[in-house]
Amino acid sequence: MEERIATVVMNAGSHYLLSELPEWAPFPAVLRGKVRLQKSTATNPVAVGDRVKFVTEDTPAVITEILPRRNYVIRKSTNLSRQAHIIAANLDQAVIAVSLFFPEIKLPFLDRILVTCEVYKIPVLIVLNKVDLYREDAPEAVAAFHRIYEGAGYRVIETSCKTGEGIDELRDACSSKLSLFSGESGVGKSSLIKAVDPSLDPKIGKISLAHLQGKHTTSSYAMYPFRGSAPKVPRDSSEPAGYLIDSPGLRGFGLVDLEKEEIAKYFPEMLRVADDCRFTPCTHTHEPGCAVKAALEAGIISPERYNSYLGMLEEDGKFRKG
Ligand SMILES: Nc1nc2c(ncn2[C@@H]2O[C@H](COP(=O)(O)OP(=O)(O)O)[C@@H](O)[C@H]2O)c(=O)[nH]1
Ligand SMILES: [Mg+2]
Ligand SMILES: [Zn+2]
Repeated sequence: MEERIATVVMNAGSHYLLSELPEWAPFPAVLRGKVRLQKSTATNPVAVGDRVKFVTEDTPAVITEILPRRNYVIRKSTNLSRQAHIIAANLDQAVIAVSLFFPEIKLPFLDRILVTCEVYKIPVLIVLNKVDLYREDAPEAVAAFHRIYEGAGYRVIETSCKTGEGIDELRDACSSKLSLFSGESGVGKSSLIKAVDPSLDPKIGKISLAHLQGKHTTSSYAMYPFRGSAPKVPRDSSEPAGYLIDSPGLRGFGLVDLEKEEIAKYFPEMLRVADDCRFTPCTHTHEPGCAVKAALEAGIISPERYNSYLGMLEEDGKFRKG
């Protein structure tokens, strides 16, 4: 029987929707038992963004093979857990949405997501959303945020789904790409996706009850094709301007298994100076001649990022043996 290739555009438990991109015509599929057993370390063998081979004797189609992944991101259910859940695969970028207030930002949480992206070599765009709510009242907090994250080497754009500010810039940054939207619940991921293309219908402002009760830990990750703004993409073009993946979870993605001495490599601003440390390996905490601490004292590395690093070092010691 003829095997064809499609992309997984939605994953809800053991059910999948596939589409032969760039054509957008999702159809249901299940996994052939053999494929199911292959990847034993992950709780889910297939994720949104995966390219798969399938056959269609009947409905649903049957996924027969998962093609090699260019990259992926995972979430572990707890720090102790050996089991990893693959969130999405073959990403061009992660759009990490944050809001300084409502809900108040937790920088260590953001830094963990950023570390995970660095580990998986996924380019990051930080979106500072809901600026309509706090930029006027807290301009110094906004400036500090830019200083910390642009200083670390990340691109930060300001957006408001309410005023539309920054949405064109976000749409441009997502064009011709597969982007995973991630970040804490309530920061506006689904709203941003809808702002980029108002014809899309992600669930806004709703946290499913099933999720709160912790039942559907693999609840649906969905990919959305979006239309570009004219005149970049002609109106009659059937090809989407790009693809966006919304994340349903209450959490972002968790920490991967890292050795203590590895963690600093995934803070780009530390990596840039760590070659000049007197000792190798250097934990950048107490060692004499530490270039990271020198950069911290010189204001080149921000105390906030350094604190997140210390937190990760400490947690690493708490949960795992060296
Ligand atoms: N004022 C304001 N509210 C926003 C903005 N973006 C999202 N919201 C609201 O924040 C709440 C959570 O948004 P949602 O998109 O569901 O967040 P998600 O959990 O990250 O997907 C909703 O009530 C949205 O209407 C924004 O830019 N400004
Ligand atoms: Mg949402
Ligand atoms: Zn050092």
